[in-house]
Amino acid sequence: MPSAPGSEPPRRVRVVDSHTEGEPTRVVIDGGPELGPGSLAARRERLRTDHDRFRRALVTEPRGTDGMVGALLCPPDDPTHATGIVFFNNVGYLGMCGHGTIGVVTTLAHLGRLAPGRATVGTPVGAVATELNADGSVSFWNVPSYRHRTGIRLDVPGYGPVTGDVAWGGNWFFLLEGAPVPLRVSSARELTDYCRAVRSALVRDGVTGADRAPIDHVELSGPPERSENDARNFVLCPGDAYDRSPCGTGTSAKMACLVADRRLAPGARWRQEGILGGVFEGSAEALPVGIRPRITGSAFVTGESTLVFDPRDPLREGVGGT
Ligand code: PYC
Repeated sequence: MPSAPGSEPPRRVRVVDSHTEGEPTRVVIDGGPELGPGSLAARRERLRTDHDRFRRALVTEPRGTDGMVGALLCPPDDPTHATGIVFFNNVGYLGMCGHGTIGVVTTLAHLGRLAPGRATVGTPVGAVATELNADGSVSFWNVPSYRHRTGIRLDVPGYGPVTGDVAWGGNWFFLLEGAPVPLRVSSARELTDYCRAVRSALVRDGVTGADRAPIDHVELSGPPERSENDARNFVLCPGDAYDRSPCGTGTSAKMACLVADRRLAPGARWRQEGILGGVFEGSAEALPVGIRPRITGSAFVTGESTLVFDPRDPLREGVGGT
């Protein structure tokens, strides 16, 4: 099996697993690589160039799953922060991760490392204030989020013309209203194929985020199934796994578009239903450019384990993903 660049995964890694509205987060507690000093963006690059095999081994099969997001805790780059976090998945690295932030805070509380109340965490794309609420739910105030382009028309082979927006919510999103099939988990295969075709059309037409950043998430919106919610979404992540949760960065990007269109007033409640029916409750504070999203959701710890990487195991570096 050809190996990805970087040092061998360590022999044993201690992790805590959780899910946030169905979307898994694996927090590395012990045995992860040392990323040294510098900004979290610089440390994410060090993880990418020097330890990419660790990332893949940790979240892909047989120890992980395609939909899993890993969170490597690092010493913060600001002494007032509780921790630094680098998020990664089956194919690479994320800027921010909303469901993962809820998972990390829940995990730190589970370990007795965080008490109810406020704590700020650092990510490669900025600081994120969090609050562990008395009922165990977690709120976070995401990085500033904004709509970058609107009314982008794409001709999607096999589907025809579509029009959508490009927005930043800690990752880059292309957002579309509507879908060829209902937003139900039983249609996940068709929805995935459609989002992949949209993403290919974005690449073909050179549509990017700011500074030519690739748009690696596609978000579809439709009516909610439950009347107390405002909308339902389906989000395809970079490695072609779909987000089981309502996607924290996707909900941020969506609220940025709604505020820009005056369809959501600053401070008003937005209940975002995910593809499994789980909900993130959000609101937006207006900023000179874009919004500061506040999102609340819940995570549950599902396991505490030590992953073992036997040097004789031909699959110790994982399979699937890249
Ligand atoms: O919740 O922001 C999120 C997220 C991004 C990718 C998977 N989940």
